Amino acid sequence: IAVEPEDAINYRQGAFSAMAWHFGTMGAMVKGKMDYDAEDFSRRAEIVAQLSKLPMEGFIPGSYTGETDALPAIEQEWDKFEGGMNTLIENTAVLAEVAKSGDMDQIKPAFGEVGKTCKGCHDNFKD
Ligand code: ASC
Repeated sequence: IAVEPEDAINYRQGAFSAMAWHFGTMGAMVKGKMDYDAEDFSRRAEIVAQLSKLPMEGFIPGSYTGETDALPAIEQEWDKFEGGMNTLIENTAVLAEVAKSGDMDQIKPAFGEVGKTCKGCHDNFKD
């Protein structure tokens, strides 16, 4: 299937936006800005873990100009980028697993690792 760069950009931005939606609410719970609801947190953590598998296929040739913050460095350092995306998949899976415990002492560091992974890629690959 031939994919237009514009569609790939919209696709991956949609996946990242949905991730940020859920991760943001989880963050509010972790930081105590919202009451912690273990079941709701766990549900969102599962969604984030599944969503983390989606964006990668949207990073196609020709999709680093136009309506995107994704930098051409992604193509130049592809292995590093792919490694970061895989780390995101792994760390969100850990968070989803740990979330089942309902133990904030375990959830907090797992949440922090995911946040660091987000930021790591943004620092290198996002305008
Ligand atoms: C979020 C969000 C991100 C990450 C990042 C973590 O909630 O939208 O992109 O956390 O800011 O450092």
